[in-house]
Amino acid sequence: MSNSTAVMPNDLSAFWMPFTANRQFKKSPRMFVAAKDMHYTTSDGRQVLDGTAGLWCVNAGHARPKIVEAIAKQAAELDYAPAFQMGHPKAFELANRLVDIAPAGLDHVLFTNSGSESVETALKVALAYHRVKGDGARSRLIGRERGYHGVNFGGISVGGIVTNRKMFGTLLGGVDHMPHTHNIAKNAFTKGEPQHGTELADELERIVTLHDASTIAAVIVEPVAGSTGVLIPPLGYLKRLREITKKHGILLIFDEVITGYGRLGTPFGADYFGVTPDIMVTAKGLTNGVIPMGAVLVSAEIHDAFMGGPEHVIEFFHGYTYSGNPVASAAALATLETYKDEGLLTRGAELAPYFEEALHSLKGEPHVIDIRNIGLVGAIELDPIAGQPTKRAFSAFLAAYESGYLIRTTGDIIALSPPLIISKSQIAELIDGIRAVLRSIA
Ligand code: PXG
Repeated sequence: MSNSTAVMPNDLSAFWMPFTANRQFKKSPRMFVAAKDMHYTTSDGRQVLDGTAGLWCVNAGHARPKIVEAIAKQAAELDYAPAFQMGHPKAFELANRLVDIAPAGLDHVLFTNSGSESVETALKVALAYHRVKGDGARSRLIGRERGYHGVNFGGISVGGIVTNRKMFGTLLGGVDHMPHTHNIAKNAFTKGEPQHGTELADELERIVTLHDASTIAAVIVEPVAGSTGVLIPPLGYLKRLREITKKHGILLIFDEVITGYGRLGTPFGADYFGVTPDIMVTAKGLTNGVIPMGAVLVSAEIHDAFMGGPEHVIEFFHGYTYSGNPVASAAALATLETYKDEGLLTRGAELAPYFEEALHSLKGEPHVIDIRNIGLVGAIELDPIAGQPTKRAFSAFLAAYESGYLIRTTGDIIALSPPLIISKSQIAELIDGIRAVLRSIA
């Protein structure tokens, strides 16, 4: 697209953009107008290599034909069906396909429209589960510092990112947090899971001792914390959390919004770490980011606990107008087919060693204080400019965009999570592009 005026709106003021420096953006907008496979096209006609799968969601790459066709066909055939007290075949089919690829033991699916809604759904299932079992005193929720679980009230309450919490009052009561596991002093430049910090899982025991297990409903963690800057769990940490939660009858919720659908080189993070939670929260890659949709998978034990009482009575008072929306379901089914056809749920494992080597070649470049990676996720942590946190990474983001690379930054951390279709030469190109950026910024 060469004529930029044809694709630039003439007034940018009405749209209050999410998680964006609005005034900076509107002074020098960055607009994408098209995308195909690994590349975006900007409004000024440039190609930008997608180093972040959009926002960690376009796992199969952009504008994949099967998904595009499925959406068009479904919209023409059955555009919408009421989500409550009515059904349509594709939502059931999708739930079955998800159970097929999920870790054994996660047998039932609730649909949502986003990661944030999936988190709220999971927390509500956990609370209600204990209650239907007659154990309603279990009402506390435990999250983790630096955790990101979306932006709704439950999610920011269990989440641990101060900027996402501090403006919004007292949040949910009865929430506690485990410490995060990031430790540059001990683990800098680790490839894969760090050696140090497994004992931080035992902090859960301390929290249990403080509140008593009989008051705790669930623990929620991201297997790999994404949004806060790619914090990889220390070796054995998640196994330990599983042991402690099981011992105390506490539900373990994995928020796999980022780690789900092949990001780590396995279908889910649970597979990578060999740890099965009681509830798994997903979204993003479920539909390749094309249509908003999330899915929460739960164990049969949880589901079955709700299935008592008279049959005409609603078992769980929760759901959304668009839960299992037909067009979203069709998009998700076509996405799962694309993943299957191209082996994408495990392709990350083949590429990971190459990605790891390329990424760690940035050690020694200006400002780099840590590099970490797992599957097809990586992070480059930069030394912040004194007194101006986030500025250096934001400069890197802008410089990368100008030179044709989409990266993501959070704090002073560059995060990479390319579509799982990326080629080895595109990995090399992305890393070399970032190398040039690091050498060019202050
Ligand atoms: N849980 C996790 C683990 C996430 O990463 C959500 C929940 C919320 O999903 P929704 O669909 O409501 O946004 C997320 C979302 C980034 C970035 O660059 C990460 C997310 C969203 C946007 C940007 O780090 N994660």
